[in-house]
Order: sequence, then structure tokens, then C-alpha cells
Amino acid sequence: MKKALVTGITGQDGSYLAEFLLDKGYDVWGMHRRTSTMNFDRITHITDKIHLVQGDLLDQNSIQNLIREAQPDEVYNLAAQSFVPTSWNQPLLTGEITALGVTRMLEAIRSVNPRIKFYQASTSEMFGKAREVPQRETTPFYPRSPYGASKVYGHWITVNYRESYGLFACSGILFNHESPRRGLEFVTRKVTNTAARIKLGIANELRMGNLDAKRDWGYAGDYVEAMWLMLQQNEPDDYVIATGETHSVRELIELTFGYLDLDWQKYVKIDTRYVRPAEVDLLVGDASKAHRKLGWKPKVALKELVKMMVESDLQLEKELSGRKNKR
Ligand code: NAP
Ligand code: F7E
Repeated sequence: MKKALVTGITGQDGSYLAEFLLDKGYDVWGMHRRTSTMNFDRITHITDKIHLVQGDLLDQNSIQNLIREAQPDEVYNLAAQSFVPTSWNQPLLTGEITALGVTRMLEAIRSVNPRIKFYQASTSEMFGKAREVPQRETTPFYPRSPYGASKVYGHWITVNYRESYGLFACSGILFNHESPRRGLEFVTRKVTNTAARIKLGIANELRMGNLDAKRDWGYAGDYVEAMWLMLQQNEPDDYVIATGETHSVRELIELTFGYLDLDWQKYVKIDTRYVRPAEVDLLVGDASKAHRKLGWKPKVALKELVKMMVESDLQLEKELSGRKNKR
């Protein structure tokens, strides 16, 4: 039985990857940081099937001890301070976790067992003010936030440990991927959740930032398969994972409100609090290397993804208001 350690197990991708690896017959270990209130909401249904162990990307010893204890074959480093706006308010913390945290992981692997395969969660945010359309593995990076800059460091340190020490270290350059488990602050979930609440009469407006930004949105459940495939190859390498389609935030809103038979123009208000100091205007990925070498292709398109998220949010919000009414 293969053993995998997943950092960021409590996050969106961690939960889907854990399910995927369990299905493949893996012994799954999940690293989580200590919190005063448990935040296992996304993994409640599998907590009895995985080993949950405490550790923090800020704490070298905790990571090292954990890797020594788990003795994994594969490590997936998904933990990060991942929300772009927060990275302007907390740039140093973002750098410590999202950038230096990667070196802490790599150092722990190097000292405990350099044969462990390593996956780094890189991102399309590294392309930022994109130098080329569509973006591929060779497109130069131009990050536009402390988050993007931290991820560029994480990406290059992964490449560097592969080239310096021969580690089997891969970097997946994943474009935005979403799901019903997406954090409520990210744009897709903010839109689907608020639209669902408007439909149910619980909310009456949606306050948004820049509607012109364009993103290549895929489904998280599809993308975790690509992470795994990267570590099953004969040679470590870096891959862009994307759908190849781009849509504006405005289109996302139209699609979501349209699905609910609502006129979005009646509810959406522009609020400068949500406009970023520097924007990433247009992202669209060329995943042809992943198609060719990994045999990976996305299965869920944006329309279907929106439907999945809206249906889930309608259900969730009905349950929440049902519970409130009982109190
Ligand atoms: P997410 O939902 O924000 O999850 C982030 C995870 O990191 C959470 O489990 C969080 O734990 C954990 N974490 C944060 N700081 C930590 C620390 N100091 N030590 C240990 N764990 C820590 O993010 P996601 O959407 O699943 O994304 C997974 C990874 O892929 C991230 O690295 C993200 O930057 C990257 N990425 C995401 C996308 C995307 O579109 N989703 C695209 C490209 C790359 P808590 O629950 O305790 O906060
Ligand atoms: O914003 C615009 C905003 O926060 C998308 C992370 O997972 O994907 C994510 O980063 C766009 C931006 O994602 C609002 O200005 C307009 O242009 O959903 P987001 P992101 O910044 O692209 C990448 C790949 C990652 O790696 C990150 O970890 O939507 N936008 N109005 C808004 N965004 C938010 N959040 N809220 C708004 O009100």
C-alpha cells in the first residue's frame, strides 16, 4: 500500500485529493495546523479513513518529525496562505508560509528520505501580468501580488532542489479551480453563494470588485488527478493544468444569476473595497503538455461547474435557515 502525506488537508484541494488517493488504495496522512476550533468541515466524511497529524509550514521540526513518522512515498504540498487580497495585508506571513514553507518541506524530505516524491502547488498567479496568451510552462513569470511572488519562489526552489539534489520534485502550475468546497471569499463561491441567498430571500445584493478580470476556471475534482499523475511519471517535470477557456467575472455572474432566473444588474453593486492594488487581467492556460504526457483532460466545463456550485449552495443555505428557524 502506497503512503501519501498531504499538507493543507483541511482546504478545498486537500479534501478532494484525499478522497482521490483513498480511492486509489493509498494510506493517506493529512497535516493540519492546530486551531482553537476544529475546521475539518471539508473532510468530516473521511476523517476515520485518514491519519490526521498536527504540523505547521512555519515550524521546521514539526514537518521533519511528521515525515519521519509517516515515511510517505509521496508528499503533496498544498498548504499555503492562498487568498490573494490577504497577501497585501499580510505579506510577510504569506512569504513565510507560501514561499519559505516550500523550502522547509523540501529540506525535511532531503534529510529524512530523498527518495520521497514531492508535488508543489504552483499557480497561474505566477504569470500575473501575462507575457503571452495562452500561458504555458515556458511563459515568463510576472507576479502581481505578494502571493504570486511567494509562489514564484516556491516554484523555483522546487525546480532547484530537483536539479541540485536529484529529488523527484514536480510543480503543477494550476489555473483557478473551484467547487462547492471553495472558500466563500473566492469569486466563484462568493457569487454562487450570494446568488443562492438572494434567490432564497436571505440576501439582497452582491458587492463586487473588478468585473472585467478574466480567468480560466476548472473543477477542483478534475485537477487533483493531474497532481497524482505528475508523481506517477518516470521523470519529474512541471505542467500547466487548465481548461484552455477564459471567462470574465461578469460572464460568471451572468451565468450564475441566469441559472437562477434572476436579473444580475438589479443586485450587483461595485464596491472599491474589492478592487486590488494590482490586478491580473487575463489568464488562460495551454495544458497541451499535460494532455500529451499525462493523458490528463478536464471533464467539467464552467457552465456545469456553476450549476454544481449553485445547487450545492441552495441546499446549504436552506439547511442553515432551517436550523436557525428551529432555534
Ligand atoms: P485553501 O482552501 O485555502 O487551503 C489551504 C490549506 O493550507 C488549508 O488547509 C490551510 O489550513 C493550510 N495552511 C495554511 N497555512 C498553513 C500553515 N502555516 N501550516 C500548515 N497548513 C497551512 O487552498 P486550495 O484552494 O485548496 O489550494 C491548495 C493549494 O493550491 C494552495 O497552495 C494554493 O495556493 C494552490 N493553488 C490553488 C489554486 C486554486 O484555484 N484553488 C490554483 C493554483 C494553486 P487551515 O484550514 O488551517 O487554514
Ligand atoms: O479572484 C476578481 C478578482 O479571489 C478572481 C486563488 O485560489 O486562484 C485564486 O486566485 C478574480 C480576480 O481568485 C471580486 O479581482 C472581482 O481578478 O477568486 P479570486 P484569484 O485571485 O484568481 C489562483 C490560481 C490561486 O492560486 C489563488 O490561490 O475575481 N474579483 N470581484 C473578485 N474576487 C474576489 N475574491 N472577490 C470579489 O468581490
